[in-house]
Amino acid sequence: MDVLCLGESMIVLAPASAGPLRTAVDFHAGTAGAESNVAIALARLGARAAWTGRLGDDPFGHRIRDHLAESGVDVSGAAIAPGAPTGVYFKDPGPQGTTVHYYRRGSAASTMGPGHLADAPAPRILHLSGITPALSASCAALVEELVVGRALAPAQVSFDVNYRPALWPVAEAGPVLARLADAADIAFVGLDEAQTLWGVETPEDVRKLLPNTGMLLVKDGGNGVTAFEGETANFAPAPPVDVVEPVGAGDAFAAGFLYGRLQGATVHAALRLGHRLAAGALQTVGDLAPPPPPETVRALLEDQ
Ligand code: KDG
Repeated sequence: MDVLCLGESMIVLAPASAGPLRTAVDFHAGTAGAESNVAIALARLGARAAWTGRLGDDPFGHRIRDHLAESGVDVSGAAIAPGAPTGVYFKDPGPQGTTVHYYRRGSAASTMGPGHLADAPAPRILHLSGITPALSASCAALVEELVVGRALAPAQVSFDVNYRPALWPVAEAGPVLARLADAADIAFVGLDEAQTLWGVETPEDVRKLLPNTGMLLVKDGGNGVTAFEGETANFAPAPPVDVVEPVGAGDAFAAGFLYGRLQGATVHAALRLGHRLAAGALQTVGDLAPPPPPETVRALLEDQ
């Protein structure tokens, strides 16, 4: 397996027409979840991608598993477990942007814990995010075991900080997410979330705080991304885009970057593919856009 993604997948419901949740009558339903978004985007690029997590034995759980499988994601490790429901979240579009409302406390995913991957063969990359440790104490212990304890060695560990303020406060999340990101081989963090979590200002400040991350990617929105590897820093500007809806852009970026690295591309070329996929996600209402054609992907990765 190239990349195994672990996390919570949910059903997302968004008003089908303009207007707030409070008055919406018709809804658009889709599959959500940062890590499963990464798995889908990787599979669409042609990587061998798997998703593992726990889903409720309910129509939403089965629907998510079907959707991931149809997208080309290996779901043999996607457990359907009775006793707890699949998580759901709602998008509430408003003049200041979209607010999210989670219905995921006590979800099937929150019952995951240490040993969840005890029998799993090591993939080339294990991808996780900072959403999972916020779900429950047992999920936090699972992430600890995988990122710090390296339970799936020799897999490389990729970790997207993905701070979700609706799940836990900064005082709790800040130290946990810093420790996990610092222990990862590859870590993704938005400069804005780093500022919120750790009170830093610049990408260089983030590097000082996370000196041990093998490859640290600090994403500064529309400006671009700085990749720190050892003493080297590479900056790749983001292409200009008209943003329709930002949700999912970080996942698309992570998938593009990881795919590039799996293909042996340079850091610069992998950043370019990450930006290209993120631009697609930014220009669509859904979490992900279809990937660019294979010849475009090849061209983006071949250039130094
Ligand atoms: O990155 C997109 C995710 O935020 C979305 O799909 C929902 O996983 C999700 C979360 O926990 O916010």
